[in-house]
Order: sequence, then C-alpha cells, then structure tokens
Amino acid sequence: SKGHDWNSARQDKDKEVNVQVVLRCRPLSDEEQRTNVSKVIACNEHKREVTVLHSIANKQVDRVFTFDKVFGPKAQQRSIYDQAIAPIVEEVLEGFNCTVFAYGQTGTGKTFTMEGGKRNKGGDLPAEAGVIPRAVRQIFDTLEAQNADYSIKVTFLELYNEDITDLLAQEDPSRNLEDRQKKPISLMEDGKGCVFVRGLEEEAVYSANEIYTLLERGAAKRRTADTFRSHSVFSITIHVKEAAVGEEELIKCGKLNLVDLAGSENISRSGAREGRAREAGEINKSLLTLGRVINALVEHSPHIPYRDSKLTRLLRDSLGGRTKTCIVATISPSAHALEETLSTLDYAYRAKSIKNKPEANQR
Ligand code: ADP
Ligand code: ZZD
Repeated sequence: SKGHDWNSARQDKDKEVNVQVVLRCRPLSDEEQRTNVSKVIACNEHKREVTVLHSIANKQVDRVFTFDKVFGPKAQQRSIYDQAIAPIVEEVLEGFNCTVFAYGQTGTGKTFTMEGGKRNKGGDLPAEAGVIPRAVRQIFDTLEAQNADYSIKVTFLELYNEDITDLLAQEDPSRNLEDRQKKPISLMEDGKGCVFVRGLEEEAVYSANEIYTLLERGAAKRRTADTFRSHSVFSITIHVKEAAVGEEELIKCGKLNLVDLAGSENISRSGAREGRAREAGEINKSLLTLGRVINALVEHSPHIPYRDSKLTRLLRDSLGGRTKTCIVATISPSAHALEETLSTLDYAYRAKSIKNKPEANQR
C-alpha cells in the first residue's frame, strides 16, 4: 500500500547518518618546545571546538570549527579510543561495515593515532598503543566473553603510486627474486558491484597476539617505502555464528577498515606545483580523487568520481555508501603549520556533511 511505501521511505531516511569527524591536535614536540615555537591552536573538548588563533596586520581574525569530537594535545590514546572508536567497533560486532580514516599533514600524528608506539612483547597493550591494536583487542575480548562461534580474517595493504603492496604476503624464498616480487594484486568487481582486492593474502587468525605478530611483519615490510606518500589499509572481517533458531543458521558479518592516509600536504602541493606533480606520475592520484569524491558528495553532484583512483574504488562504500565512516583529522599546534592546518580543518569540516546509509550484513 501507499502508506507502507511512505513508511519504509521514511525509515530509509532515518537510517542516514553523517560521516563522523573527530579532530585531534598533537602536542608540541620537545624540539618545538625547546625552540619556543608558538602555538596557534586552542582546543575546547567540552564545546567540541577548535580555534585557530590568527592575526593579520595586528587584527585578530580567529577561526572556530566545531566537530563531532575534539581531542586536545593532552588527550591519551586510550581516551580517544574509548570515546571515539570503541562504539564503532561495537557496531562492527553487530554486523556493520565501518571505516576509520586518519587524515592530516605529515607529522601531525596519523600513524601515532592509528597504530601507536611500539609493541610490548606479550601481555598488555602499551599506553601508546593506537586504534589498530586496541580494536583488535576489543574484538577478541568481546567475542571471547560472549563465548561466540566466530572466525576472523585480516588483510593489510599499502597503496603507493596506484600500486598495491600486500604487507602480509610472505616472500617465498624458494622462488627467484623476480617471481617473488611479481605477485599481481588488482582490484576486481563482483557481480554486485562490490570491489575487492584479488591476490591479497587473507590470514585467518585466532588470537590478538597472532594479529600483532602479523602487524609486526607488515610494519617491517613497509619500512623501506615512502610512507609520506603512501596509504595503508588494515582490514578485519568478523563472522559470528548466531545461535541457530530452528533450521536457520544466522551468520553476522562485519568488516572494519582502518586507513592511514598519505600526508595531506601532498594534495595542496600538487596544486601549487603542477609540473612537478605530473613528473611524480600518479603519486597523488588517490588522495586527489578522495578530495574530489568528498567534494562531489558534499555538493550532491550527479557524478561521483569513485572510479578515478584505487583508494576511492576500494573505499567507495565508505563514502556515501552503506559503511559507517569516521574521519580522524590530525593537526599540529605550531604556527609554522598554520596554512596546512587551516586546509585540514576546512577539508574535515566539509566531510561532516557526507551521509552514509549503514546497513547490517546478515544472512
Ligand atoms: P604522521 O603519521 O601524521 O606523519 P606521526 O604519527 O608519525 O605523524 O607523528 C609524528 C611524530 O609526533 C611522532 O614522533 C609521534 O610519535 C609524535 N606524535 C604524534 N601525535 C602525538 C600525540 N598525540 N602525543 C604525543 N606524540 C605524538
Ligand atoms: N607505528 C609503528 C608500529 C611503526 O610504524 O612501526 S606500532 C600497530 C599497527 C599496525 C602495525 C604495527 C603496529 C605496532 C607494532 C609495533 C612493533 C611491532 C609490531 C607492531 C603496534 C603497537 C602497539 C601494539 C601493537 C602493535
């Protein structure tokens, strides 16, 4: 009936949720403190505001931005995780797909936020552990506590210059060097238009420690690359068997993508120095396209250029799709970073208006 249609349309609309945008400002480094670098950022966590203190010709022209959450320089890894990320991981365990992006200039704390400091062998997580190890811990703790029948798979990849490297692939020493490095990885589409990475090692894992060992392998493999200009994507897929109701067996499936983007200065520079950007080939293509996709979504353009880069093809569902998305924008408090900081704040603020329609995967 018409009434029913109207009702379901309204329910669909109710399900729309904005991309959540969280802002984190790092502290001044020891070096910056020693050299008396001045601070131009003030964070008000309670009001969820960040103020950029700025004067032009002795006139104070501060700018204030409001985000879903704001974390100042004193915020600990644990409080960011507990307040901003743990609720997202709970949704993954309920069968939703979720993505967390870290976006910001190089040196502002993207990797510190997503991965964190060094690993403690065995036992507890160090206080500096970031989002990835904490999410892994939360997932296993929850499933163990529920005594659930589950299976977990992880992938870890790096995207550099539109080339995907599998950070978990083990080199086979019995093959010659050339063959070893020639494992082709490509993006494929299934019948339903879902993009997946073909040729990527998908490791089935049974404990948090097992994942930490894989992360160690991945981090070691990455160390040689140009990490300023590369994106890394860690994904964890969870299948939970629900208690069977009669004949039917329900399987809940959730996927969490944790994305450490290339330094955002790579985009603005490519705009300023067109010649050099072209020389660098496709180095900024994914980051540039991400910006264009965000703009197109914000402006409700009829064409969203997802297909123009590997990053946006891979994470298409996270931008305007059925995945729940959170962006952690990272900034420096330093006066020297002012211009990049304003560009990050503008970018992050725009992204707040993107709407996704999260839907649980249940079969
Ligand atoms: P990015 O990944 O954005 O290039 P990093 O995560 O490498 O930046 O951070 C740059 C430096 O600043 C690192 O030495 C990191 O440990 C430090 N750092 C970043 N954020 C914080 C923070 N919130 N508290 C303390 N140190 C931080
Ligand atoms: N940021 C560190 C890795 C680096 O760049 O080397 S910290 C976390 C997520 C993804 C990859 C690595 C890690 C990291 C780590 C450090 C050393 C050896 C293995 C893994 C880490 C940090 C805290 C707890 C668990 C893992």
